[in-house]
Amino acid sequence: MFPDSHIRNVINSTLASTTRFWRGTSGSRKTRQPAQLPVLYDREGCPKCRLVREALTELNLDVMIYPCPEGGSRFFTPLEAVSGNTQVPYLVDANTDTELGGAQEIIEYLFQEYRGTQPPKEISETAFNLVSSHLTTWVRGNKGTRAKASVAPEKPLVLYSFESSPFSRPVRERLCELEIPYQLVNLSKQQWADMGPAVHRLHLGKYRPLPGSKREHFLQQHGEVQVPYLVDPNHQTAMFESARILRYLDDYYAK
Ligand SMILES: N[C@@H](CCC(=O)N[C@@H](CS)C(=O)NCC(=O)O)C(=O)O
Repeated sequence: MFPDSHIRNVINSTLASTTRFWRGTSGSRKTRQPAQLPVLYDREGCPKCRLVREALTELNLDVMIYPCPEGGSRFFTPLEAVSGNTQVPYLVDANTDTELGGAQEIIEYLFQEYRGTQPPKEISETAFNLVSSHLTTWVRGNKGTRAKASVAPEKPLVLYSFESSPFSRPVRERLCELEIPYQLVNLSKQQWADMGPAVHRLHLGKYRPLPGSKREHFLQQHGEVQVPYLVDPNHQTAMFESARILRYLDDYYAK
């Protein structure tokens, strides 16, 4: 069973998703994933970075996350080398030789490049969205903002998630605090049948993801679709369950 503190954490994370109106839940039915993973220098608790990650879920796009928490050291040197400063969010897309800072610039680039449209207002850097994203960070007590002492993994981890997922957020926060790079695989919700928690989907009957989707592939591999799901190639291990993942990250990577 989950400890009480984890249940409180997930309830608080659910409230945090509500303060962002559950943006970063559903995403494109068709995705164009480029050959190379775009890299996002990111801070989980940063209100502007959150808007970019919501856009990534909306586009159902996977990226490599290089976490840059305040007080951290691991990715600030490479960030400074590409951007000339230490501001996040910052995107490097080797597929198009693009390097960009600023949430709105990044969001517009991603929509133009990977969907061929302008971003919708709800996913843009408007004053309203910034205020509500600040509120989300506040509700979370600034988790996922400051670095904690950690051991660097040799290879990046892989996290299956979607931005608003209340169970996945605490895992992303810990990955950020521990400065662990990871491939973020967005399993955005693409249809009504995908909605709800894994064990009580809102759709009745057998769960069938969209044919040809990442979700269908995940179901074929694991027999269920549930996030967060963490893969650690450094210890040849993979696991479901947010509480277990948090314990695992602390055991192996926190100093
Ligand atoms: N007990 C699990 C619950 C995970 C869970 O229900 N996750 C939701 C998303 S927040 C999910 O996978 N829903 C099904 C889906 O997205 O298809 C945990 O703590 O990780």
